[in-house]
Order: sequence, then structure tokens, then C-alpha cells
Amino acid sequence: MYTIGSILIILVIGLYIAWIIYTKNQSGVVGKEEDGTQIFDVLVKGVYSPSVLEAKVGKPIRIRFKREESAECSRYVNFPDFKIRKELPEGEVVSIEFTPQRKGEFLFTCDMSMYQGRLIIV
Ligand SMILES: [Cu+2]
Repeated sequence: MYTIGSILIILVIGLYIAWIIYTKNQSGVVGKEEDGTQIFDVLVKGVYSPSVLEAKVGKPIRIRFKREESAECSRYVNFPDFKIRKELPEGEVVSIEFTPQRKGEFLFTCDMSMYQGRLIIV
């Protein structure tokens, strides 16, 4: 027979597991390094995938966006913290390059912020 105590213990364990899964999903995809540049390939189709990118501070990054849809929504990608806004013509690979100079989490979005990605600089 289950007591309140055992139900609480099961609940706590369940929450703990959910928390582990959540924090695990928080870490981003690490770019592949070529000549000191951290390279990411992001597909733009309904969402940014992958949407969480993790890069090292002080090292150049290159994010190659490929937009495989005609939805106007995703036509531009913005990195407001880096003052970058770029058009992503359908079917073309568009590279965005810069060197993050400080650690932190930075959003990248479409013009109306329906598509959201995060760049984690560590
Ligand atoms: Cu949008």
C-alpha cells in the first residue's frame, strides 16, 4: 500500500530525473573546428535546427544557415547582441561570421522572434 511518504519520494525522484533531462537539453551543439574557426550548420525549416549552439569565447565562429522553406517569417536572421541581420534566400547557404568576445547566452531570431535559437558562449 502506498503511503503519502512513498508517493512524495517517487514524485521527488521523478522531478529530479526531469530536471536532469531538462539541463541536459540546455547544453548546445558544439561546432566542428576548422583552422581555428568553430563551424555550425543550421537548417532553417519551421525552426532553427540545431537551435542551441555552444562555442568558445575569443574564437571565430561561422554559422552556415540554409533556409529550406519559403515562409517569409524566416527570411532574415538576427543576432541583436552582435548587431547582425542577414537575409537567408531560400535554398542558399549564408554564412555569418564573428568572434564572440564575452561569455554568455545570446539569442538569434527571425524578424518577429517566432524562430528562436541560442548561442551559448563559454
Ligand atoms: Cu518570424
